Amino acid sequence: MDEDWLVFHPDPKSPSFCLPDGAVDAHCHVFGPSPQFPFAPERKYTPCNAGKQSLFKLRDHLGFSRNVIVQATCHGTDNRAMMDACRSSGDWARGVASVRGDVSREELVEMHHAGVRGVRFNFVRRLVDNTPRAEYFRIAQKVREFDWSIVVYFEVEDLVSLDPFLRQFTGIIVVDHIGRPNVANGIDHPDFQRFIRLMDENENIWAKVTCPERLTTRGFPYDDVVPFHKAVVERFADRVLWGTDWPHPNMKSHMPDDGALVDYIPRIATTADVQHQLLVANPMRLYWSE
Ligand code: 0GY
Repeated sequence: MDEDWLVFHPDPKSPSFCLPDGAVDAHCHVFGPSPQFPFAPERKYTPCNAGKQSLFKLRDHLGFSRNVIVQATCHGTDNRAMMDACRSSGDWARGVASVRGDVSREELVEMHHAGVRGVRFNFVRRLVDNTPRAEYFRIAQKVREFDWSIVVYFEVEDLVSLDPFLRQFTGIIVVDHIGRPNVANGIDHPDFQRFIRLMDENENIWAKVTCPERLTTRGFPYDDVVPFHKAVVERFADRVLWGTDWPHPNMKSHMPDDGALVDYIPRIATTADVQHQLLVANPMRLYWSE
């Protein structure tokens, strides 16, 4: 692994917040293990191994029932580790894949059978090489038959250029980490308000209210991120998702305690009804509808 790589928390606390029955960790990854599932040659970082057994152990420890495993860029478009984890979960995990424009229908069918229900478009320059927009349209067209959603990952400064692009998709688009706002700017800043407007004007756009540990500028307990997540949850309760982001790739400041991350949830989803939407109803509708 990279010299400065921070390994996931070895012994997360038991959360004080009791997750509702059937809760879904809707954003997490698996890394390798690399002897079985080598990392991609084009990767921008080399992580520690963090395989399915560790993920499922964490799921049980925190009180989740299900996982949505999002393909991490260190595996490129080789989705085998993610698909293997989905297959061995016994239908308790779904996947979000990364594919190229020339992906075949047979490959998509195989992924669908393994549990894949979405593709990820990644625009974060430190993580991936540029992909032409035309290729994304090609992928979106190919996965429409399977009724998959699209997960997009970008950083706040790219929303101006991405905004018209995202509005062209008619299927469900899920934005990672509420579009990574700069929380030091406050929630009234035009960048964050542009994101709220995008969701306001496009009912097919969902958001993951995730990664306070990444968005914070002040550190744990992430007080500076709460108003951002809370604003999104309150306004769009029927199209938000939550996840741990385990094993927390590329964290530089600190490694979060996953139990403490679960305890963050009631600060942004303050009633039992909204917690149920965020953690159960919404992810089940999106990823387990058949
Ligand atoms: C995340 C965030 C990051 C990385 C990836 O696929 C990835 O490599 O998603 C990041 O470095 O910000 O969502 O896990």
